[in-house]
Amino acid sequence: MSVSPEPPFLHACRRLPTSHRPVWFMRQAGRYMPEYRAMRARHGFLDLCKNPDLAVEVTLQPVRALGVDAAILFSDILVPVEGMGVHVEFAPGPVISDPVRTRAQVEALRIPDPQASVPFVLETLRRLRGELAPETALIGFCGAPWTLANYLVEGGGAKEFTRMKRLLYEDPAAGEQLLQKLAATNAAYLAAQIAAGAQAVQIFDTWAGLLDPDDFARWALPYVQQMIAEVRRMTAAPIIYFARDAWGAADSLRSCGADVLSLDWRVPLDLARRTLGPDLAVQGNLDPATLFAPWPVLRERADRVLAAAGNAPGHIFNLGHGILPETPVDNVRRLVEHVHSWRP
Ligand code: 1CP
Repeated sequence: MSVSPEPPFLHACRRLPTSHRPVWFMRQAGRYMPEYRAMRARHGFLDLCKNPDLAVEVTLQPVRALGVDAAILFSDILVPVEGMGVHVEFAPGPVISDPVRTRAQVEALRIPDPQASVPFVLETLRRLRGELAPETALIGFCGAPWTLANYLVEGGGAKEFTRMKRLLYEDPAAGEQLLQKLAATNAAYLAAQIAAGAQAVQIFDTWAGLLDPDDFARWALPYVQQMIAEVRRMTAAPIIYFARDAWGAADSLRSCGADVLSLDWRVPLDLARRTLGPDLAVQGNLDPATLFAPWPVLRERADRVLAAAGNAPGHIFNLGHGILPETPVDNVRRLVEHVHSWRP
């Protein structure tokens, strides 16, 4: 009987040695890829998310084109909030026509059963597990309560997110109930994704950097810790936490309970590993804009990340945030080859 090999990505999450440094990219499916633009010319963004045939295809595009070590479910952090009773459209960023700003609106939010509210996500994951080679990992994801609450209260993206902080000052009980409901919804959502075939999950806290370290410890950390604890009760799948621009809250990050911290480019990985200690793997953290640099510069910057991550197991190469829309695909492909051939 042959034992199917566990993906190197999962070994790295568990801080086990790997034959090569695993690599994938946040937002690896998307507009920089001609294949994605061709799909988007024919289908709306939400159609891609909600139709498993299309979502499977878009998820696999970067795996085929780049040879990355992991596929990430094609969806959006706002997709599961529809089941809470919040209507979301994409144009192309999220637009919420009826933002959540009052206690009554928070109280009306439901904590949905993922089997009923996002069956298309679970079906997409089940099919992907059947399509992917055994050495390619499948990653599920969700938004962190703090980041999602900012979109819900603001009504979409914003230059300055201020309304969620205002809600927390003006009606702390309502703000905290919103964070609580988002944590419960997304913990169940992650557990369902893992049951459907996701082998690891990432929690995206894109707007963690809005908070000073004390507020991070109060309004971001406890809800993420609660989600991680709930998911842990059900599964041993690795959990990755990406708190963008939040290194000032490093003490909180160390205690979040995740297996892997995904870091942006503002913190050198050698400093991060010294600070976080041996029990956390790290992911990251090349500045996405370096993908616009000529190859010798890009290679040198990638080598710096690889060297800073050190030789101990437990590093997954990634960017410090998502791939930018105009990124040249050839540079991304070359970077994957380079990371794979790199040896300490
Ligand atoms: O028109 C289009 O093609 C839509 C563009 C787009 C895409 C490709 C959006 C709208 N979302 C996505 C996919 C997406 N979003 C993925 C796919 C998987 C992958 O390949 O990585 C993931 C993981 C997300 C998660 C997401 N959505 C985050 C967290 C990660 C991050 O990049 O910071 C956030 C903040 C969003 C909100 C969102 N969705 C879309 C946009 C343009 C935005 C940003 C809105 C804003 O703040 O202005």
